[in-house]
Amino acid sequence: MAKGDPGGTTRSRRPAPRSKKGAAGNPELVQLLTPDGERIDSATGPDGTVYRVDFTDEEYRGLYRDLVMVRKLDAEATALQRQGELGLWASLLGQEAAQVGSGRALRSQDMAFPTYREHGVLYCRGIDPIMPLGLFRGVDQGGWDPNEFKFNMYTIVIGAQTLHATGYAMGITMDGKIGNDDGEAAIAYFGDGATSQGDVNEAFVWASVFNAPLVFFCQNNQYAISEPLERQTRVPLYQRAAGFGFPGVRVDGNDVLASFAVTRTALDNARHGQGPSLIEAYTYRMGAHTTSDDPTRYRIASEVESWQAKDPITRVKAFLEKQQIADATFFAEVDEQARRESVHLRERVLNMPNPEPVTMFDHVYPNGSPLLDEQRAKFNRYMESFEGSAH
Ligand SMILES: Cc1ncc(C[n+]2csc(CCOP(=O)(O)OP(=O)(O)O)c2C)c(N)n1
Ligand SMILES: [Mg+2]
Repeated sequence: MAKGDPGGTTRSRRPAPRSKKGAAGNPELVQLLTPDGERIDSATGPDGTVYRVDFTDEEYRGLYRDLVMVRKLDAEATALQRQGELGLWASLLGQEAAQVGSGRALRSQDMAFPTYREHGVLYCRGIDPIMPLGLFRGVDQGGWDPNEFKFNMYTIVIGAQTLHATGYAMGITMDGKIGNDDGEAAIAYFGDGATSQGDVNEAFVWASVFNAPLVFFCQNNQYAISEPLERQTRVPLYQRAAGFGFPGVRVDGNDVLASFAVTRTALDNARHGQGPSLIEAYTYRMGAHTTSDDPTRYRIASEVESWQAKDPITRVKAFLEKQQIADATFFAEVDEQARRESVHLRERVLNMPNPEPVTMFDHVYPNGSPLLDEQRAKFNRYMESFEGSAH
């Protein structure tokens, strides 16, 4: 999708589709595009907020391109791990719409705090997709500059980034950078399992009482490794927000349009001083937790099949076809671009140089530290002890 801040307005360009409160059979879910590719003009959230988007045809095609690119690059990374070129990979398969929708809803000044699975958001922030692969190949510690791209480092400690995001968002307020359209906001990504962590609940409390400009974006993909959602909660996750004193909404996380609309509204509310909110993106992890996991041990095939029918990309394609926004030439061109970029990604991964072991001490702190200098010197002496030996 083109750079900039698209799609937040209400220009009506196509025959008015229907409006509804929630999605069919699930009044709790904000949905703007059904699994069959039918557009819903607007949907009303639990607090009465009306959500809608109106993109230009080019913007719709851009969202489709993003979804296809992100899925293809992710599949390539999984293949690279399978061939021994990465140590590990956490696939986003099935969660593309939640990530592209929310990622594209960020305005350029907004700061994102990801987990280890946010490859789609990373892509939307304009970061080279090679960057996380260096981390998972073990040749660097994550190569991007969080300040340049407004995208923090991947965080593997479950839920920890919600506290970092809360502190950052409190800082935005202290710096006086809220209260108008140019105001800043932060967004913290985390999973359904993370909601059971102390860190996340503490972040909810702090963000709430300090009215921090922060959006908590929970991708409920139904599992925390092998633990199903019912082991995390007895109430829908978005309803937890009420107990902390801020709004919560559940969105169809396989619907890129609704994910965009809900995130854009929440971020804009935050930047205007209305405080935090929780978005529960209801989605499904189609693949394994990571390449170290075997999901056939804990879930049944029919469950996976039922979610295949809700595929986030198929429904956008159906919509584009039905509305004649895109034709076969466009779809072929997107596929070809995805193929080319994934080949390019593969070539670059295979050519990543192995770093000198001592470089692991670089970039730990911006200005180093005496303790680190001591450790580096000790490590150098250790490495030198091998010189001239058979090892
Ligand atoms: C503090 C902490 N505890 C345990 C783990 C091991 N661990 C890695 S991923 C994961 C499950 C996370 O599930 P969820 O929050 O739903 O995110 P998902 O992986 O499904 O996106 C766990 C327990 C960890 N990384 N950090
Ligand atoms: Mg999960």
